[in-house]
Amino acid sequence: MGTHAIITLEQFIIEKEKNNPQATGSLSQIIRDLVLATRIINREVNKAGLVDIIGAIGGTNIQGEEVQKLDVYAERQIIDALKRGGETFAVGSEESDDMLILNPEGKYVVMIDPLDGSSNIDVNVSIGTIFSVYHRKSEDGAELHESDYLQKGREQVAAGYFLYGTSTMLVYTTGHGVNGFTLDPSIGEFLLSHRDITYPAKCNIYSINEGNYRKLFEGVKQYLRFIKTSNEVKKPYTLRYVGSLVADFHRNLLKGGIYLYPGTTDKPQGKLRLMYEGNPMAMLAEQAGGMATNGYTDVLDTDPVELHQRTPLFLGSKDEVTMIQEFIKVYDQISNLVLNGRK
Ligand code: AHM
Ligand code: MG
Repeated sequence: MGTHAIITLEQFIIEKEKNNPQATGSLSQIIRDLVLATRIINREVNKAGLVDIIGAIGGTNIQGEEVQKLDVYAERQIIDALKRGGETFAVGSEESDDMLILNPEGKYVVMIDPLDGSSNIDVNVSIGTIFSVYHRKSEDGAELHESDYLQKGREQVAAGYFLYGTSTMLVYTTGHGVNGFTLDPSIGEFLLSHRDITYPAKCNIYSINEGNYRKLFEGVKQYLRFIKTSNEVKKPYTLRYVGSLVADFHRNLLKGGIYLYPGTTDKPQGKLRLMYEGNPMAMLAEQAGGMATNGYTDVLDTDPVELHQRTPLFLGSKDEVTMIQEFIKVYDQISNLVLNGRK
């Protein structure tokens, strides 16, 4: 038996509040709301493989009731929990076109990707829920204004994810480091399992859908060629790609790695969404001593112009992210020189 004291998420939240005299408890309430919702989502995710027996998702179940698609179900659970909690003014979701007002007096705006890695649901591979929290900018009781939800990632007051993996985990930050909690199913509590997570000094893993290789821009291609073929790289990198951002990010955070979803020639802004995926993961990366870039600037400094906008994303260990940024810069310069030479 280990001798470490067990700390529940609830105890951890109370302890943090005690250390911060300005805390009103309203941000903690949002974390509690999300935990409540995701415990329900977790239960359904665990049953996803049983759909053939108890009814197909998106169809009707054995009792003749409509069975919602899991991502829609997850979104509903989170929105309901945030509404009941009362602290959230408005919520934006990857699954919904527009912002939804929950409580006109609420102080916070919450962004969610209710179930990320949706292509992995049917094949029993890890998926996740991503969230981020901002202060509202408008006065209490005022109407929703663009400045409430089109905020830079830098303005986030909290961000995190739930990972539905071999264990269910919550990893989050409120701007004072990153902590990880693992759900103990036997008591139904999240227990502090990873205190003050930081990236290991060494980065040895890269995660990218390399099948897109021919559609990548030159800087990223050259980076990939470098890490795979250069003699300067003493120990070969390991390629790991699950196709769920949460799972790929989580592994790289604990083991030291970089996650790449670059722009491609047909989709220059890539696939991932700035508000629901890029910003929260960027805040976590930075809080863990890592970094996130779109190839040119820090993801957290991007001025959003649209709720659902996409961003190229390179995120993980700081030195590695800096290196890829250098590759992109150099090969942009070379192609500009070539273009100018042709003029
Ligand atoms: P989703 O929001 O539809 O689930 O898509 C996001 C997911 C990420 O979790 C993952 O990293 C990426 O898409 C994988 O994309 P691809 O299949 O193009 O490699
Ligand atoms: Mg997603």
